[in-house]
Amino acid sequence: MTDATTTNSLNKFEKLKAEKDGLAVKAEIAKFALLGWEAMDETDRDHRLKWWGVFFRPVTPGKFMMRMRVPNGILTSNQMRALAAVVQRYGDDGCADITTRQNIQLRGIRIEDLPDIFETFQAVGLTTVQSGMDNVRNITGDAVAGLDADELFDTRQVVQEIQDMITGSGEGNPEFSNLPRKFNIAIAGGRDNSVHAEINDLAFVPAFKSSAESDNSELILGFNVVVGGFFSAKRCDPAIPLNAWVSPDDVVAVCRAVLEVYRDNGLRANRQKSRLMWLIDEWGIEKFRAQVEKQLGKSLLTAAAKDEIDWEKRDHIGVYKQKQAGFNYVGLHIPVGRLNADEMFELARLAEVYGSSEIRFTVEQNAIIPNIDDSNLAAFYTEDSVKKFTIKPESLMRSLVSCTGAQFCNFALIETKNRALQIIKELEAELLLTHTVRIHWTGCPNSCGQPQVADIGLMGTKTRKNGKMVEGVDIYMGGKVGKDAHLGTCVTKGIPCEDLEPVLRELLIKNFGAKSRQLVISH
Ligand code: SRM
Ligand code: SF4
Repeated sequence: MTDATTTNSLNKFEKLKAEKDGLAVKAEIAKFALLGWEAMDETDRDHRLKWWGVFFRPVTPGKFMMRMRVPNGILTSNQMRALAAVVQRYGDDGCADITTRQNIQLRGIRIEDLPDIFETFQAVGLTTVQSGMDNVRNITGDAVAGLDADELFDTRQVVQEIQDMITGSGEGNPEFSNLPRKFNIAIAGGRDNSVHAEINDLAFVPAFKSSAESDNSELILGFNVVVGGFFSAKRCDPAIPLNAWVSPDDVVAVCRAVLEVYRDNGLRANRQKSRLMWLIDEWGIEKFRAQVEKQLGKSLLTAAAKDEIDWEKRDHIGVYKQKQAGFNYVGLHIPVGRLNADEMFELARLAEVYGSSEIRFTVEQNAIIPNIDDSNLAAFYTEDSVKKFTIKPESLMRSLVSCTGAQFCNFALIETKNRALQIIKELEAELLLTHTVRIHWTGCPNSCGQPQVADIGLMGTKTRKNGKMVEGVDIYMGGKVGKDAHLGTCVTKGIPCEDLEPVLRELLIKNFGAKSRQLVISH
């Protein structure tokens, strides 16, 4: 326990963590349910509940958001149905969002229902633990792990093992519940960097180590490690190489060692400078690497000369053959990741009737139903929900990603999801494109919608029009995903949202080969 003098000099968040670990509120949830959200201690309500994935929403007071953990983005239909049933209780207030970390969040949650909801989650093997505040976020893995004939490594098991290590198998683990700040981990298993390794604090990228370097006569598959990637309002940086190659058997131990080094040495005074990259800046990468080795208790091998990311990124929308002969995975397009209860039940049903009762999420906020037998595909296509969550979306809609925005997020400077859908529909009515253009919306500089990875990224801001403050965007361009991934940069600032559609139209025509439908038709 921190003594009183030290506690006084801490910033607000370090102070609240020192006073009571966020995990401790689990024991008080029944009490909170009886008290109601208005009578609760505000620090417990607004902050500590996030250690159990429960987010007070100042925009909709009394209607909380719950952030799950979905390791590798994989759910069973039974789990999806349990989530749908929670959302269904809240009628028009209830909905869910697939997130940019292959995860799902539920909305409309009432505090009085939490004991019951947690019981339901426990019964179906779901957890929300340590999904917010100074914890490790949902761990992403390859969306088609175990299905893709070209995969190098099936990420599913190791992602689950890392989650179990960090969260005490979903029960909550005080060893990792007081990091200096949030922390993102990703494991790539294919050749297309489907997890956006470069924007994670710690990521593992497939790489072969040659025999000479590994004292073995064959090439061995393992991972090159990159560290420190992050976005924040103050600074955005891609991850940098740790100059380490680790075998799959060592991935969990390396995650533990990196987290321990970060936990014990990460900068805590200023929360704007607490992400891992700031510590790496202060120490230099060699010292950071040496500390990780010390914590690990053994030397790390140097990185393999090259990694195996040599494909363009796939979005998995559509129908694809699996490595299991006669089976297919189908990527369904879920516009900006938003689902209502009926749609969630429907996804669960589709997965049961046509697949193997499994549903997956992608970092593009879409869903995949794997293991559909060839002989079931024709019937699958006739389902109304497959027509709705189409496998052939229009090219702009196909790659549209959006963060939560002003509807539910109090950091938001603009409305995002609904506006993004509206503008894309208008653009698609006017333009023809032969390929997709990845447009990402984010409601504020926190960058949850990752505008820096997009072909066109739109970041919410306030701007002036005719002497008045209005909702606007800064435009980012040049983000590259997959092989040779790099971040885009801001090219234009402060476009009022009401003037955005023609600006985007011009950009799409000039930079992405879009043609006006009218001109094409009249020719
Ligand atoms: Fe985020 C804070 C939503 C992915 C960077 N993010 C928030 C909060 C919790 C703020 C709040 O309390 O309202 C948002 C909740 C709004 C709501 O009601 O949904 C929020 N972030 C999201 C999600 C839901 C966006 C989405 O629509 O998909 C994503 C949830 C992921 C998950 O399942 O855990 C989400 N957030 C991201 C990402 C993208 C990623 O991880 O690839 C980033 C940038 C990458 C990174 O973190 O380095 C991101 N979120 C932030 C930040 C800036 C962090 C920083 O170091 O400053 C904040 C603000 C903070 O933590 O203080 C933030
Ligand atoms: Fe909220 Fe800003 Fe994140 Fe969007 S980018 S979810 S507005 S914090």
